[in-house]
Amino acid sequence: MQKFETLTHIPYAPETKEPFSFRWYNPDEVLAGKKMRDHLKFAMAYWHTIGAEGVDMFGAGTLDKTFGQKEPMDIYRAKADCFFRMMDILNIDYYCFHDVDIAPEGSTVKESLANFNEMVNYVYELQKKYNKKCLWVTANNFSDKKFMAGAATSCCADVFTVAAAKVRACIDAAIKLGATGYVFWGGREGYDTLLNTDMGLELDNMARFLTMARDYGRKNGFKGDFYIEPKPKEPTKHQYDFDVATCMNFLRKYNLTADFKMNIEANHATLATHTFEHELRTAIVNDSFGSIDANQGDLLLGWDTDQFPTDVYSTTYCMLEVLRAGGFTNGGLNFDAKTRRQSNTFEDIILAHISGMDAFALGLRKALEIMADGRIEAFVKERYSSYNSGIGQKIVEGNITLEELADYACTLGEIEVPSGRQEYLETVVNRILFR
Ligand code: XLS
Ligand code: NI
Ligand code: NI
Repeated sequence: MQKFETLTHIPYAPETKEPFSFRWYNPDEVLAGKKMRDHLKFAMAYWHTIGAEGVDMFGAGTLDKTFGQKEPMDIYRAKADCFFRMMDILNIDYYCFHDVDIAPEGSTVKESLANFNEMVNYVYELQKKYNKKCLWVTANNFSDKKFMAGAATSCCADVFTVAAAKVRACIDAAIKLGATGYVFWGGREGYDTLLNTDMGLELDNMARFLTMARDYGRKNGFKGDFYIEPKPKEPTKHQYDFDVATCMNFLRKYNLTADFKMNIEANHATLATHTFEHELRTAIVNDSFGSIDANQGDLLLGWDTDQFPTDVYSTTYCMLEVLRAGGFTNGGLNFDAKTRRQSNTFEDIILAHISGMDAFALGLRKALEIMADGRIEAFVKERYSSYNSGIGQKIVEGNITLEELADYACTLGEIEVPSGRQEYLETVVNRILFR
Protein backbone atom coordinates (compact mmCIF):
# COMPACT_ATOMS: atom_id res chain seq x y z
CA MET A 1 0.00 0.00 0.00
CA GLN A 2 1.16 3.50 -0.83
CA LYS A 3 2.82 5.39 2.04
CA PHE A 4 1.49 8.66 3.41
CA GLU A 5 4.64 10.53 2.37
CA THR A 6 4.02 9.79 -1.31
CA LEU A 7 0.28 10.54 -1.40
CA THR A 8 -0.94 13.45 -3.45
CA HIS A 9 -4.60 13.97 -4.33
CA ILE A 10 -7.21 11.26 -3.82
CA PRO A 11 -9.00 10.82 -7.15
CA TYR A 12 -12.60 9.88 -7.85
CA ALA A 13 -12.05 6.51 -9.51
CA PRO A 14 -15.21 4.43 -9.12
CA GLU A 15 -13.98 1.48 -11.18
CA THR A 16 -10.72 0.76 -9.38
CA LYS A 17 -9.79 -1.28 -6.32
CA GLU A 18 -7.09 1.22 -5.45
CA PRO A 19 -7.64 2.01 -1.73
CA PHE A 20 -6.61 5.66 -2.04
CA SER A 21 -9.53 6.63 -4.24
CA PHE A 22 -13.15 7.64 -3.93
CA ARG A 23 -15.86 5.32 -5.15
CA TRP A 24 -18.84 7.69 -4.59
CA TYR A 25 -17.40 11.10 -3.71
CA ASN A 26 -16.90 13.18 -6.80
CA PRO A 27 -16.53 16.69 -5.34
CA ASP A 28 -17.41 18.73 -8.41
CA GLU A 29 -20.19 16.50 -9.72
CA VAL A 30 -23.49 18.39 -9.69
CA LEU A 31 -26.45 16.62 -8.06
CA ALA A 32 -29.81 18.34 -7.80
CA GLY A 33 -28.29 21.64 -8.85
CA LYS A 34 -25.40 21.67 -6.38
CA LYS A 35 -21.85 20.31 -6.33
CA MET A 36 -21.33 17.34 -4.03
CA ARG A 37 -18.73 19.32 -2.07
CA ASP A 38 -21.37 21.99 -1.37
CA HIS A 39 -24.06 19.49 -0.41
CA LEU A 40 -21.72 17.75 2.01
CA LYS A 41 -19.38 20.52 3.19
CA PHE A 42 -16.89 18.07 4.73
CA ALA A 43 -14.70 19.36 7.52
CA MET A 44 -11.65 17.82 9.16
CA ALA A 45 -11.39 17.82 12.95
CA TYR A 46 -8.03 19.09 14.17
CA TRP A 47 -8.14 17.29 17.54
CA HIS A 48 -8.58 13.75 16.29
CA THR A 49 -6.61 14.10 13.09
CA ILE A 50 -3.43 15.69 14.34
CA GLY A 51 -3.89 15.69 18.12
CA ALA A 52 -5.05 12.27 19.34
CA GLU A 53 -2.25 9.70 19.43
CA GLY A 54 -4.29 6.63 20.32
CA VAL A 55 -4.07 6.90 24.10
CA ASP A 56 -6.69 4.91 26.00
CA MET A 57 -7.37 4.19 29.64
CA PHE A 58 -5.06 1.19 29.58
CA GLY A 59 -2.26 2.28 27.32
CA ALA A 60 -0.13 5.02 25.82
CA GLY A 61 -0.26 6.41 22.31
CA THR A 62 0.32 4.22 19.27
CA LEU A 63 1.01 6.98 16.73
CA ASP A 64 3.47 9.77 17.46
CA LYS A 65 2.30 13.12 16.09
CA THR A 66 5.24 15.30 17.10
CA PHE A 67 7.04 14.99 13.76
CA GLY A 68 10.48 14.75 15.33
CA GLN A 69 10.15 18.22 16.90
CA LYS A 70 11.13 18.99 20.50
CA GLU A 71 10.06 22.61 21.17
CA PRO A 72 6.32 23.01 21.84
CA MET A 73 5.75 25.74 19.24
CA ASP A 74 7.75 23.75 16.65
CA ILE A 75 5.61 20.69 17.33
CA TYR A 76 2.41 22.68 16.75
CA ARG A 77 3.74 24.27 13.58
CA ALA A 78 4.61 20.82 12.26
CA LYS A 79 1.14 19.59 13.22
CA ALA A 80 -0.48 22.45 11.32
CA ASP A 81 1.66 21.78 8.25
CA CYS A 82 0.68 18.11 8.23
CA PHE A 83 -2.98 18.86 8.94
CA PHE A 84 -3.34 21.16 5.94
CA ARG A 85 -1.48 18.70 3.77
CA MET A 86 -4.02 16.04 4.74
CA MET A 87 -6.93 18.32 3.86
CA ASP A 88 -5.28 18.95 0.54
CA ILE A 89 -4.74 15.24 -0.14
CA LEU A 90 -8.38 14.49 0.66
CA ASN A 91 -9.85 17.53 -1.08
CA ILE A 92 -11.65 18.55 2.15
CA ASP A 93 -12.64 22.22 2.12
CA TYR A 94 -13.28 22.97 5.81
CA TYR A 95 -11.75 22.37 9.22
CA CYS A 96 -12.68 22.78 12.90
CA PHE A 97 -10.53 23.16 16.01
CA HIS A 98 -10.31 23.90 19.75
CA ASP A 99 -7.83 26.50 21.01
CA VAL A 100 -5.61 23.84 22.58
CA ASP A 101 -5.52 21.76 19.39
CA ILE A 102 -3.50 24.33 17.48
CA ALA A 103 -1.20 25.74 20.18
CA PRO A 104 0.67 24.49 23.24
CA GLU A 105 -0.53 25.71 26.63
CA GLY A 106 1.83 28.00 28.53
CA SER A 107 2.30 28.14 32.29
CA THR A 108 -0.19 31.03 32.71
CA VAL A 109 -3.46 31.99 31.01
CA LYS A 110 -1.70 34.94 29.43
CA GLU A 111 1.08 32.79 28.00
CA SER A 112 -1.42 30.26 26.60
CA LEU A 113 -3.38 33.02 24.88
CA ALA A 114 -0.18 34.44 23.36
CA ASN A 115 0.77 31.01 21.97
CA PHE A 116 -2.73 30.61 20.63
CA ASN A 117 -2.77 33.99 18.88
CA GLU A 118 0.60 33.27 17.30
CA MET A 119 -0.66 29.94 15.98
CA VAL A 120 -3.90 31.49 14.68
CA ASN A 121 -1.72 33.64 12.43
CA TYR A 122 0.22 30.59 11.32
CA VAL A 123 -2.97 28.67 10.52
CA TYR A 124 -4.36 31.73 8.72
CA GLU A 125 -1.40 31.64 6.32
CA LEU A 126 -1.83 27.91 5.70
CA GLN A 127 -5.55 28.39 5.10
CA LYS A 128 -4.73 30.95 2.41
CA LYS A 129 -1.98 28.83 0.90
CA TYR A 130 -4.21 25.76 0.54
CA ASN A 131 -7.43 27.67 -0.16
CA LYS A 132 -9.27 26.14 2.82
CA LYS A 133 -12.03 27.48 5.06
CA CYS A 134 -12.70 27.30 8.75
CA LEU A 135 -16.12 25.81 9.58
CA TRP A 136 -16.07 26.47 13.30
CA VAL A 137 -13.90 27.19 16.29
CA THR A 138 -14.38 26.16 19.91
CA ALA A 139 -12.62 26.54 23.25
CA ASN A 140 -11.46 23.50 25.14
CA ASN A 141 -12.83 24.41 28.55
CA PHE A 142 -12.83 20.88 29.90
CA SER A 143 -9.40 19.19 29.74
CA ASP A 144 -7.31 21.21 32.14
CA LYS A 145 -7.68 20.33 35.81
CA LYS A 146 -9.05 23.78 36.67
CA PHE A 147 -12.16 22.80 34.69
CA MET A 148 -12.81 19.73 36.81
CA ALA A 149 -16.12 21.20 38.07
CA GLY A 150 -17.02 22.71 34.71
CA ALA A 151 -16.29 26.09 33.12
CA ALA A 152 -19.35 28.36 32.94
CA THR A 153 -20.99 26.08 35.53
CA SER A 154 -17.98 25.81 37.79
CA CYS A 155 -18.44 26.45 41.50
CA CYS A 156 -15.35 28.67 41.25
CA ALA A 157 -15.85 32.15 39.75
CA ASP A 158 -12.18 32.47 38.76
CA VAL A 159 -12.60 29.45 36.51
CA PHE A 160 -15.57 31.19 34.88
CA THR A 161 -13.26 34.09 34.00
CA VAL A 162 -10.60 31.84 32.46
CA ALA A 163 -13.26 30.19 30.35
CA ALA A 164 -14.38 33.65 29.23
CA ALA A 165 -10.83 34.65 28.28
CA LYS A 166 -10.45 31.51 26.18
CA VAL A 167 -13.81 31.96 24.48
CA ARG A 168 -13.00 35.57 23.67
CA ALA A 169 -9.72 34.52 22.04
CA CYS A 170 -11.52 31.80 20.09
CA ILE A 171 -14.24 34.16 18.86
CA ASP A 172 -11.50 36.57 17.74
CA ALA A 173 -9.90 33.65 15.89
CA ALA A 174 -13.22 32.69 14.31
CA ILE A 175 -13.61 36.26 13.03
CA LYS A 176 -10.05 36.44 11.72
CA LEU A 177 -10.30 33.07 9.97
CA GLY A 178 -13.74 33.81 8.55
CA ALA A 179 -15.34 30.85 10.35
CA THR A 180 -19.09 30.56 9.86
CA GLY A 181 -19.67 28.84 13.19
CA TYR A 182 -18.72 28.90 16.84
CA VAL A 183 -19.36 25.76 18.93
CA PHE A 184 -20.13 25.23 22.58
CA TRP A 185 -19.97 21.60 23.45
CA GLY A 186 -20.83 21.22 27.15
CA GLY A 187 -17.52 19.69 28.19
CA ARG A 188 -17.94 19.36 31.95
CA GLU A 189 -21.05 21.56 32.13
CA GLY A 190 -23.11 19.11 34.13
CA TYR A 191 -22.82 17.35 37.46
CA ASP A 192 -22.30 14.01 39.14
CA THR A 193 -24.25 14.41 42.40
CA LEU A 194 -26.86 16.87 43.67
CA LEU A 195 -25.23 16.59 47.10
CA ASN A 196 -22.66 19.16 45.99
CA THR A 197 -24.53 20.99 43.22
CA ASP A 198 -26.60 24.18 42.93
CA MET A 199 -28.29 23.30 39.66
CA GLY A 200 -30.28 26.54 39.37
CA LEU A 201 -27.21 28.74 39.75
CA GLU A 202 -25.17 26.61 37.35
CA LEU A 203 -27.80 26.85 34.60
CA ASP A 204 -28.26 30.60 35.11
CA ASN A 205 -24.49 31.05 34.93
CA MET A 206 -24.24 29.01 31.76
CA ALA A 207 -26.88 31.26 30.20
CA ARG A 208 -25.01 34.38 31.40
CA PHE A 209 -21.85 33.03 29.84
CA LEU A 210 -23.45 32.24 26.49
CA THR A 211 -25.19 35.60 26.42
CA MET A 212 -21.90 37.44 27.00
CA ALA A 213 -20.18 35.38 24.32
CA ARG A 214 -23.00 36.08 21.87
CA ASP A 215 -22.87 39.81 22.64
CA TYR A 216 -19.09 39.93 22.27
CA GLY A 217 -19.22 38.08 18.95
CA ARG A 218 -21.97 40.22 17.48
CA LYS A 219 -20.32 43.44 18.66
CA ASN A 220 -17.10 42.45 16.95
CA GLY A 221 -18.59 41.38 13.65
CA PHE A 222 -19.07 37.62 14.00
CA LYS A 223 -21.95 36.91 11.63
CA GLY A 224 -21.96 33.12 11.74
CA ASP A 225 -24.01 30.79 13.92
CA PHE A 226 -23.36 29.89 17.51
CA TYR A 227 -23.96 26.22 18.13
CA ILE A 228 -24.71 24.09 21.16
CA GLU A 229 -23.57 20.49 20.74
CA PRO A 230 -25.88 18.21 22.75
CA LYS A 231 -24.50 15.18 24.57
CA PRO A 232 -26.28 13.27 27.36
CA LYS A 233 -23.38 12.02 29.48
CA GLU A 234 -19.58 11.74 29.50
CA PRO A 235 -17.62 13.26 31.09
CA THR A 236 -20.28 14.13 33.69
CA LYS A 237 -23.12 11.82 34.63
CA HIS A 238 -25.74 14.48 33.87
CA GLN A 239 -24.66 16.78 31.03
CA TYR A 240 -26.89 19.87 30.96
CA ASP A 241 -27.06 19.73 27.13
CA PHE A 242 -28.56 16.23 27.15
CA ASP A 243 -30.16 16.25 23.70
CA VAL A 244 -31.67 18.67 21.19
CA ALA A 245 -34.98 18.96 23.06
CA THR A 246 -33.23 19.73 26.35
CA CYS A 247 -31.03 22.34 24.67
CA MET A 248 -34.05 23.98 23.05
CA ASN A 249 -35.75 24.22 26.42
CA PHE A 250 -32.66 25.94 27.81
CA LEU A 251 -32.29 28.34 24.88
CA ARG A 252 -35.96 29.29 25.05
CA LYS A 253 -35.86 29.92 28.79
CA TYR A 254 -32.90 32.27 28.38
CA ASN A 255 -33.96 33.91 25.08
CA LEU A 256 -31.04 32.63 23.05
CA THR A 257 -32.81 30.91 20.15
CA ALA A 258 -32.10 33.67 17.63
CA ASP A 259 -28.33 33.17 17.75
CA PHE A 260 -27.85 29.55 18.80
CA LYS A 261 -28.44 26.49 16.66
CA MET A 262 -27.58 22.83 17.10
CA ASN A 263 -24.39 21.03 16.17
CA ILE A 264 -25.63 17.44 16.15
CA GLU A 265 -23.25 14.53 16.64
CA ALA A 266 -24.35 11.06 15.61
CA ASN A 267 -22.64 9.28 18.50
CA HIS A 268 -24.10 11.73 21.02
CA ALA A 269 -27.59 11.05 19.65
CA THR A 270 -27.21 7.32 20.20
CA LEU A 271 -25.79 7.86 23.71
CA ALA A 272 -29.03 9.75 24.42
CA THR A 273 -30.93 6.66 23.16
CA HIS A 274 -32.10 8.56 20.11
CA THR A 275 -31.35 7.86 16.50
CA PHE A 276 -29.14 10.37 14.68
CA GLU A 277 -32.06 11.26 12.40
CA HIS A 278 -34.36 11.81 15.39
CA GLU A 279 -32.02 14.50 16.70
CA LEU A 280 -31.73 16.08 13.26
CA ARG A 281 -35.50 16.12 12.81
CA THR A 282 -36.04 17.54 16.29
CA ALA A 283 -33.69 20.40 15.42
CA ILE A 284 -35.36 20.96 12.06
CA VAL A 285 -38.88 21.19 13.49
CA ASN A 286 -37.55 23.64 16.08
CA ASP A 287 -35.79 25.81 13.43
CA SER A 288 -32.45 25.12 15.03
CA PHE A 289 -30.67 22.80 12.63
CA GLY A 290 -27.14 24.05 12.17
CA SER A 291 -24.22 21.69 11.72
CA ILE A 292 -23.22 18.05 12.11
CA ASP A 293 -20.43 16.15 13.82
CA ALA A 294 -20.28 13.10 11.59
CA ASN A 295 -19.23 9.87 13.25
CA GLN A 296 -20.75 6.69 14.61
CA GLY A 297 -20.75 4.78 17.86
CA ASP A 298 -20.49 1.10 18.59
CA LEU A 299 -23.63 -0.88 19.34
CA LEU A 300 -21.95 -2.77 22.16
CA LEU A 301 -19.95 0.01 23.81
CA GLY A 302 -21.71 2.61 25.88
CA TRP A 303 -19.43 5.57 25.26
CA ASP A 304 -18.50 8.14 22.63
CA THR A 305 -16.25 5.95 20.46
CA ASP A 306 -16.14 8.60 17.68
CA GLN A 307 -15.70 6.11 14.86
CA PHE A 308 -15.65 7.10 11.24
CA PRO A 309 -19.15 6.75 9.80
CA THR A 310 -19.56 3.76 7.48
CA ASP A 311 -23.21 2.83 8.10
CA VAL A 312 -24.93 3.77 4.86
CA TYR A 313 -28.44 3.56 6.32
CA SER A 314 -27.40 6.18 8.84
CA THR A 315 -25.70 8.46 6.30
CA THR A 316 -28.70 8.13 3.97
CA TYR A 317 -31.21 9.00 6.69
CA CYS A 318 -28.97 11.85 7.78
CA MET A 319 -28.74 13.30 4.28
CA LEU A 320 -32.50 12.98 3.88
CA GLU A 321 -32.85 15.26 6.89
CA VAL A 322 -30.20 17.67 5.64
CA LEU A 323 -31.97 17.89 2.28
CA ARG A 324 -35.28 18.33 4.08
CA ALA A 325 -33.73 21.27 5.98
CA GLY A 326 -32.81 22.81 2.61
CA GLY A 327 -29.12 21.89 2.93
CA PHE A 328 -26.37 23.44 5.01
CA THR A 329 -26.04 27.18 5.29
CA ASN A 330 -23.32 28.00 7.82
CA GLY A 331 -22.86 24.41 8.92
CA GLY A 332 -21.27 21.32 7.42
CA LEU A 333 -20.26 17.71 8.09
CA ASN A 334 -17.35 17.70 10.49
CA PHE A 335 -15.64 14.34 10.98
CA ASP A 336 -15.51 14.31 14.76
CA ALA A 337 -14.00 10.88 14.37
CA LYS A 338 -10.76 9.09 15.03
CA THR A 339 -9.06 5.98 13.77
CA ARG A 340 -9.05 2.97 16.10
CA ARG A 341 -6.00 2.64 18.31
CA GLN A 342 -4.64 -0.24 16.23
CA SER A 343 -4.91 1.79 13.02
CA ASN A 344 -1.64 3.37 13.92
CA THR A 345 -0.35 5.00 10.73
CA PHE A 346 -0.98 8.24 8.88
CA GLU A 347 -2.21 6.20 5.92
CA ASP A 348 -5.01 4.95 8.19
CA ILE A 349 -6.14 8.50 8.87
CA ILE A 350 -6.45 9.13 5.14
CA LEU A 351 -8.22 5.80 4.56
CA ALA A 352 -10.60 6.55 7.43
CA HIS A 353 -11.60 9.88 5.90
CA ILE A 354 -12.05 8.25 2.51
CA SER A 355 -14.43 5.72 4.07
CA GLY A 356 -16.42 8.42 5.88
CA MET A 357 -16.56 10.72 2.86
CA ASP A 358 -17.62 7.91 0.58
CA ALA A 359 -20.27 6.70 3.05
CA PHE A 360 -21.77 10.20 3.11
CA ALA A 361 -21.42 10.65 -0.65
CA LEU A 362 -23.31 7.39 -1.14
CA GLY A 363 -25.83 8.49 1.50
CA LEU A 364 -26.37 11.74 -0.39
CA ARG A 365 -26.85 9.92 -3.69
CA LYS A 366 -29.32 7.49 -2.12
CA ALA A 367 -31.20 10.21 -0.25
CA LEU A 368 -31.68 12.06 -3.54
CA GLU A 369 -32.89 8.83 -5.14
CA ILE A 370 -35.37 8.25 -2.32
CA MET A 371 -36.69 11.78 -2.78
CA ALA A 372 -36.90 11.44 -6.56
CA ASP A 373 -38.65 8.09 -6.16
CA GLY A 374 -41.27 9.85 -4.04
CA ARG A 375 -42.93 6.77 -2.54
CA ILE A 376 -41.93 7.50 1.06
CA GLU A 377 -42.92 11.13 0.94
CA ALA A 378 -46.22 10.35 -0.76
CA PHE A 379 -46.96 7.70 1.87
CA VAL A 380 -46.43 10.11 4.76
CA LYS A 381 -48.57 12.74 3.05
CA GLU A 382 -51.38 10.28 2.52
CA ARG A 383 -51.09 8.97 6.08
CA TYR A 384 -52.08 12.38 7.48
CA SER A 385 -54.64 13.21 4.81
CA SER A 386 -57.46 13.19 7.37
CA TYR A 387 -56.22 16.65 8.36
CA ASN A 388 -56.71 18.06 4.88
CA SER A 389 -60.47 18.37 5.02
CA GLY A 390 -63.50 18.10 7.29
CA ILE A 391 -62.92 17.81 11.01
CA GLY A 392 -59.14 17.41 10.58
CA GLN A 393 -58.88 20.64 8.67
CA LYS A 394 -60.78 22.44 11.40
CA ILE A 395 -58.32 21.05 13.99
CA VAL A 396 -55.20 22.24 12.19
CA GLU A 397 -56.75 25.60 11.43
CA GLY A 398 -57.61 26.04 15.10
CA ASN A 399 -61.25 26.48 14.19
CA ILE A 400 -62.91 24.19 16.67
CA THR A 401 -63.52 23.78 20.41
CA LEU A 402 -63.14 20.77 22.64
CA GLU A 403 -66.95 20.56 23.05
CA GLU A 404 -67.49 20.53 19.30
CA LEU A 405 -64.93 17.75 18.97
CA ALA A 406 -66.68 15.77 21.67
CA ASP A 407 -70.03 16.16 19.91
CA TYR A 408 -68.47 15.08 16.63
CA ALA A 409 -66.84 12.02 18.25
CA CYS A 410 -70.23 10.88 19.58
CA THR A 411 -71.56 10.61 16.04
CA LEU A 412 -68.84 8.11 15.07
CA GLY A 413 -69.14 4.33 14.70
CA GLU A 414 -66.16 1.97 14.26
CA ILE A 415 -62.97 3.93 13.41
CA GLU A 416 -60.38 2.59 10.98
CA VAL A 417 -56.79 3.79 11.48
CA PRO A 418 -54.63 3.26 8.37
CA SER A 419 -51.72 0.79 8.56
CA GLY A 420 -48.29 2.30 9.27
CA ARG A 421 -46.70 -0.12 6.75
CA GLN A 422 -43.25 0.09 8.36
CA GLU A 423 -41.97 -3.16 6.82
CA TYR A 424 -43.12 -2.13 3.35
CA LEU A 425 -41.41 1.26 3.72
CA GLU A 426 -38.18 -0.37 4.90
CA THR A 427 -38.32 -2.57 1.83
CA VAL A 428 -38.72 0.46 -0.40
CA VAL A 429 -35.57 1.91 1.18
CA ASN A 430 -33.64 -1.35 0.70
CA ARG A 431 -34.69 -1.63 -2.92
CA ILE A 432 -33.38 1.85 -3.57
CA LEU A 433 -30.21 1.29 -1.56
CA PHE A 434 -29.25 -2.01 -3.16
CA ARG A 435 -30.51 -1.86 -6.71
C1 XLS B 1 -17.01 15.48 22.55
C2 XLS B 1 -17.40 16.44 21.54
C3 XLS B 1 -16.31 17.41 21.15
C4 XLS B 1 -16.90 18.59 20.46
C5 XLS B 1 -16.02 19.79 20.42
O1 XLS B 1 -17.68 14.49 22.79
O2 XLS B 1 -17.89 15.77 20.43
O3 XLS B 1 -15.34 16.79 20.39
O4 XLS B 1 -17.31 18.28 19.18
O5 XLS B 1 -15.63 20.21 21.66
NI1 NI C 1 -18.39 16.63 18.60
NI1 NI D 1 -18.33 13.51 20.82
